[in-house]
Amino acid sequence: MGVKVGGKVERVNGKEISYKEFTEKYLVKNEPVVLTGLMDDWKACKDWVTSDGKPNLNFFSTHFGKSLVQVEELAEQKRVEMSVADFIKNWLDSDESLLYLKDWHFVKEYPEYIAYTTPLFFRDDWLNLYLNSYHMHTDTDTYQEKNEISCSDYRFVYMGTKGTWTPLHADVFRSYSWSANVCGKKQWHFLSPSQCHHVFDRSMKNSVYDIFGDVSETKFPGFKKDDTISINHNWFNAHNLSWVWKLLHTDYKVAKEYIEDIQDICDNFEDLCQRNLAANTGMNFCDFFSFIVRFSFASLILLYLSDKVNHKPMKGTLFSTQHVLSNLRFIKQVALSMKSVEALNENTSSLLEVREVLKEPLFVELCKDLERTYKMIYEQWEQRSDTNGPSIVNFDELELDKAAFPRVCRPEDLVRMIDFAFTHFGVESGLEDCCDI
Ligand SMILES: O=C(O)CCC(=O)C(=O)O
Repeated sequence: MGVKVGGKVERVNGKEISYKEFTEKYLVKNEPVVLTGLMDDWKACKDWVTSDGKPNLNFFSTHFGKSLVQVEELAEQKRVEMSVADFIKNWLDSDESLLYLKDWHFVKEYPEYIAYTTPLFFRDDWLNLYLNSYHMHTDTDTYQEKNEISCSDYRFVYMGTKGTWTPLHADVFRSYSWSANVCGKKQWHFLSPSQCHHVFDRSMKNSVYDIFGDVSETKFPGFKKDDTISINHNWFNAHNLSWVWKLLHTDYKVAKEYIEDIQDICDNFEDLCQRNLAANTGMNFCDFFSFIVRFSFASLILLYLSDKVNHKPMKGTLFSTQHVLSNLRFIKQVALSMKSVEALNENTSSLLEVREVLKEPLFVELCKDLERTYKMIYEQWEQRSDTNGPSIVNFDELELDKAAFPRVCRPEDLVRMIDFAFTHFGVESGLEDCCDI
């Protein structure tokens, strides 16, 4: 049996759907959707597009010409680094070469030039929130700022002449992806997870699917016809965190199997497996564990501070509070499934102490980013005005109870810490209420 091609992607006015609806219908169910009307105020749509709807190439040369970017030469199937000015020159000079500028970390490089605002639906983005403060993997052996996988940010600009394309793939960390065409057209093919085994190898790495076989010009007029600029983000949050863990666990087993021949002669076999995992996948067990622990610390600190500032028992009545509690339930679920993994229980180098984490200069930024994010989502959809107050993130106000913040070495310590908070706040710790956000 071959790949089942078919299905329908809904088209929805982004101004008429609530955050809750979006979450329930698309995020939780992992359904693709086309959202319209969310780019009206984007500077990119004015500055980057000419009056006849084409990419404003001169604007890029003039304003961003010196930036170094990764460009795929599709005919040669290779990536090269060049300046934006050279990329544009090539685009204008050549009818033939198919050059695709990919993965340009535009926001990182031009933080002051606000080309666009991320639509609210995609703001609960743990990946980029975390990367605002931390690197996902910092081992000096494998970490490189420009490494495609272990990169510092997943907010990209893509630019390509007509005919440029990206092969079928599963996204980094199995993250969600949103993509907005600033100008031009793209044809997208989505494959249901149930069909993936037909086209990918067992580690979901290599696709044997010929995208052009299924795309006819008659059926899809316009395909391959337009020069396009797009903005693409990868992101994950509570709803797909378990996929990240599942991927890591699978890739770990593959990495281990690959070098099992040398297990008996290797002093630090486990370290080697983790090093290879980080090099191939962009993070290892320790990175992922540190990520979920820091994220849990930040969430718990927000909850304890908000409880203190509001002088009332927090029963989770506020939307944003519900959201943070729900996040912790999902993290707990992932930590529970990590408990049985031997490598995580042996390795105590991933020990995290809240007092040490509080000293990390950028941890306060993570807390503030989280607070801002949930206030923003909450403010818009609940139309409340009491969220405009100053930030509650002030560590001087924080009295750290030892029982509330134990030393976290293993997944079970994390579970215990989250359970303690749920008991303290008198809320349910199960996943049943999680779809309420
Ligand atoms: O727009 C493209 O060509 C591919 C973008 C992509 O890989 C993604 O959003 O996951």
